[in-house]
Order: sequence, then structure tokens, then C-alpha cells
Amino acid sequence: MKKHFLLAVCVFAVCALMGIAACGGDTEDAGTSSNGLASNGSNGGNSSGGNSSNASGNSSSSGGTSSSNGIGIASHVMVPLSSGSFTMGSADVTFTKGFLMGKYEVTQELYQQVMGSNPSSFTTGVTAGEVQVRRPVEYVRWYETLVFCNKLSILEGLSPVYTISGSTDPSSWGSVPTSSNSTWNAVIMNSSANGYRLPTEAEWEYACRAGTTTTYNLGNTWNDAWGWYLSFTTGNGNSGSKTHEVGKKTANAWGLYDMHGNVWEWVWDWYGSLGTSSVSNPTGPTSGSSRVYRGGGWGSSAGSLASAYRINYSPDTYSYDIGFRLARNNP
Ligand SMILES: [Ca+2]
Repeated sequence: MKKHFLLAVCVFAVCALMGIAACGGDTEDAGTSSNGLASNGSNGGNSSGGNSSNASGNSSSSGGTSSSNGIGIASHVMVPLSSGSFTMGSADVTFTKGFLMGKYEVTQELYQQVMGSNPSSFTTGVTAGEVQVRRPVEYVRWYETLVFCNKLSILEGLSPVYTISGSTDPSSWGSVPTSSNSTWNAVIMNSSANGYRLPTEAEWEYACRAGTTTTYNLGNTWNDAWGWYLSFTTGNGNSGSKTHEVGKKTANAWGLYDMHGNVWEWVWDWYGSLGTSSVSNPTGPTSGSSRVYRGGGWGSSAGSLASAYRINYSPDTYSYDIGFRLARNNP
């Protein structure tokens, strides 16, 4: 446990050191960006579902037509986003096809259903009025998200996206590495498979911004209604030093929750400098030593919750404030 704690402390220290100065903040006008919401919903595969639902089981998403899925987890909802463009750093990024993005961070109930276990550190002490199993999963290594995605794809009858050592079957991959592993680092993402995957870094920021160019996806000046966070330096924040049920704060314009705060979210990309030229469907550097995660968490200052804020960590590491969100190609 001590090691875990130290890792987490390390994350916070890095956040504090990077501070708000590292936040890219505003970008230029997204210009050609559409409203980003695709017109058609899509369910998770061989499912019933079809109608919108959110983690609390009440009204529909404010964005597009989202739908629940075939494995009966209410907090597992994918929102269709349309093709479009936005500016990331100083680069114009275009998505030539729409894609699906998780309406919520992956919850403990979904992780448990797919993996048969729940690694989260926050399994007790839920805030009154919230649902424990709908808190986001954390303590998940980047490597473990690959296993999760392929297992969920297989459960829903979809094509697994990730290949390691020539196989898409995670049961043949062996144990999840606890140190950086060249075999797992060589994972191949099949961009045409229809299964679940991590969003790319560009997809994550496009989805977070939802057409905005402001520091946060609901404005330039942080508002506590937008997400769960806490600055250990200043004491400002609302998280109470813990995760919260997903979907309790204000959604962005495309109906996505907790893009700012609650848990940080692993994305696909190796960490590297952002390019400056126009790119389409970028998937990041082809190699590296650490993977990007985004969005800030319950233990982050408001500055590190910014839409453009970037941070990275070795893929074998984990922390009690890092989880993930799912993406999928739009079939
Ligand atoms: Ca988040």
C-alpha cells in the first residue's frame, strides 16, 4: 500500500509543479467544427436498450441519442459524436469519421461485471445520496485498460481492438505487467475494429471541448458545478478527497459527464510534443515511455482540470485518482 500511496503522491506533486502555467487553455476558433453530435445513436452491440439513459436512471442525455448496452449496466452508455475539427495546442485536428464516446467514466459496476474484480481504492465511504458502484473505477494500470476493452468487446460480440503478441484474446496475454513491458508496449490498435478502446488523446480533447475553445468546456472561469476536484495546496475544492458517483456534475454540450475532474482518464497515446501541422485522425507518437491521461481528478487543482491540460505516467503504474473512459468507432 505504501508504494501505491507514494505513486499517488508523486502524481499530485507533478500536478502541483506543472500547475496552471502548463495549461494550454484557449485555442483558436474551431472553425469547421460541427456541433459534434451525430444524429444516430448506437447501442453497445447485441443489445436491447436503444433509449437514452444515464447512470441515475432518469432523463435522457442532453446530447445526441445515447443508449445503454447489452450487458445490463446502466452506467455504460456511449454517445455518438460526429466528424469535425478542432484546434489542439497549435495544430488543426480533423476527424474524418464520427465515433462513440463514453457518457461516463468507466464505473466500478461495469469494471466488476467485465473483469470479475474491482481494484478501486474507494470501495467504501460513498457520499450520502450517491451510489457506491457507480463511482469511477481507479487503481487501474494503462495495461489493464487494454484487457478490459477487449473483454468487453468480446462480451458484446464486437471485434476486439487490441492485439498483443498476435492475439486479440486477453486470456492469452499472460499477467498484466507490473513494470514497463516491451511486449505490451508493442500493442497494436486495429483502427477498423468495432470494439471498445481508449480514446486517442485528440479524441478525448475533442469530446471534452464539445465545440468550445474556452479553458473549460463550460467557460473560462472554473465553477464548482462543473466537476469534482480538490487542491491540496490551497484547500479549494469540492471532492472531499474522494471519488463521486459519475454523472452528478454538469454535462458538457455533447452530454458527456466528468470530463473535468472525478478521476483522471487514461488515453491511448504515448506522451510526446503536440505537432503544429494539420492532422487527420491522429493517434499520437509511435513509441514512448509514458502514456497520457487527461482531465484532472478529485485531488487536482482547478488549473489541471483544463480541457488542454496534459500529463503522463508509465503504463504499468496506477493511482487512486486515475481511471478511464471508453471510445468506439461509430458503426
Ligand atoms: Ca474525469
